[in-house]
Parts: sequence; structure tokens; C-alpha cells
Amino acid sequence: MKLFCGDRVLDLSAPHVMGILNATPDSFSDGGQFNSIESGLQHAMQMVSDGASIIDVGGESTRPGSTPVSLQQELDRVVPLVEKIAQRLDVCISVDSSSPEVFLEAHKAGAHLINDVRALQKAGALQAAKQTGLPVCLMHMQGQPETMQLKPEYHQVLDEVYDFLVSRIQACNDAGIETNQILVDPGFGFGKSLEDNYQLLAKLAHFKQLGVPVLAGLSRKSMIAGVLDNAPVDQRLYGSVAGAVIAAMNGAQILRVHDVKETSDALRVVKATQTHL
Ligand code: 7PJ
Repeated sequence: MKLFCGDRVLDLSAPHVMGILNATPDSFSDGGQFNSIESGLQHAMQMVSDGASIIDVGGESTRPGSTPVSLQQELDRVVPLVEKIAQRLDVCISVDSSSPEVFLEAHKAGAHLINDVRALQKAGALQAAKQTGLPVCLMHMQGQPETMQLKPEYHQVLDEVYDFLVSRIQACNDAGIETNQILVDPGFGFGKSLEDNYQLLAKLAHFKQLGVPVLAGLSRKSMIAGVLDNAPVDQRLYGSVAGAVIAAMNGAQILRVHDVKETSDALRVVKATQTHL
């Protein structure tokens, strides 16, 4: 399976690492350390040399309990960084955003992929995504980041997430975005209990029936801490790598992670194994 991202092609026959680049001062795990453009670029370079084939640039923190940022703030954080990385690095750049204006500006600055945790449900998002011609990742979330972990509730989490993704693929198709330009993501940690997250991870292969590539992000999330005596963020590495390996063995082609070198080594072992499946 191949994914066409602007002037780039990703061969999804083996798993890829998407390295997380937070352009947010209050970001989940790196506390704004990579806040300026220059240090953002340095971090991106390091992730590429560690094995990332995609860099996911995000200017809006969507971790549980986070508050929304203004559009201008998001544009100011994301666009110059995308532009810099596009000039300097030979890598696929994805933009972690839900705002149509950010899709359009990031595309002009050189982005290759739209990664939307709101699955293009914001007003104008479908049309803007279509206008860019870039592939889109549609993620499932129950509720909104501010409140999503208060009381997640499902009858059948697997069916509900699956049906939501079916409906968003349809919405994309209706807006003129072709199925071969779509990826899906069950959205680990986005309005989900620990049980919900592990049910989705165990059954991730089910999503292959959608016929589009699957992306999974569980790096350093509470679902890792939840089975490690609530380990703090800096002690979730081995658990996160285990989660990435399980997701990849269950068919995820792109793994969104903080710890690129460790995950890419682990995925090379997955790749060597998958050759013999
Ligand atoms: C995800 C994401 C994810 C996709 C974030 C964090 C929260 N995009 N953006 N999938 N998570 N596609 O990294 O903890 O799971 S932000």
C-alpha cells in the first residue's frame, strides 16, 4: 500500500515512525522545551536521524484537560516551523490540527499530510483539506479535550469507533477526498477508559477492514501509566514501545511516538517478523 503525500510517497508495506514535534509551550511531555523554531528544527533533525519518516507538528495541545488556543496562536506556532523543516529536511511533514486555516497555510509552507484529531468535523475543514489535495488522518474522539476523560461511555467501543470512522470516510468521499488519501486512527486516550483503550489495542486488526492505512498513537499516554502503577511520563518508555509493537503487529502502519530511536529499533524487529507472516 502506498500513500501519496504531495510530492512524496510513503510505502506502507512496513511500519513507519511518526515523530511528535510539539510547538506548544504547555505540551504534554516536553514542557515547551522545543518551543522556538531553531530548537524545533534540531529536534526534527534528531528524529529523522533516529528513524522517523514523518514529523508531526502540532500547535494545539489536545491532551486531557487542556484549554483551546486561538487560531492566530496556532498559526504562529505551526506555520514557520513547518516551513523551516520543509526547507531543511528530507522528510514527510504532517500537521496536527483541526483548523481549516492551518491546513491551508501549512500546505503552502510545505506540509505533506493533515492529521486531525477531530476528523475534519470543524466547519470548513473538509473543504479546506480537499483544497490542499493532501492525505488526511481521521481520528476518533469522544467529547472534547477539555472534558473527554471525565466520563467516557460506550456500549461497544470497538463498533462505535469503527462506525464513526466509516461515517467520516464517507463524509470525506462526499467532499471529494478519495479513499486512497485517507488514514484512520482509533484515538487512544481521547475519551476512553483504560479498558476501552486496551480493547481497541487488542482488536486493532479489525480496523484493517476499512481498507485504509491505520495510524496509532499511544506514546506516553495514560493507558501506559495505568498498567504501570501510574508511572510518571518519563518512566513510560518501555510500556510505550511495547504498545507500539503490539499496534504494529495488529496492522498499524504508522506509529506516532515521542521516543523515535527506541520505537524504530523495535519496529525493525516487527518488520523482520512480518516478512514471514
Ligand atoms: C494523537 C494525535 C493520536 C493522532 C495527539 C498526545 C496527545 N494524533 N495527536 N493520534 N494524540 N493521529 O500525544 O498525548 O493518538 S496529542
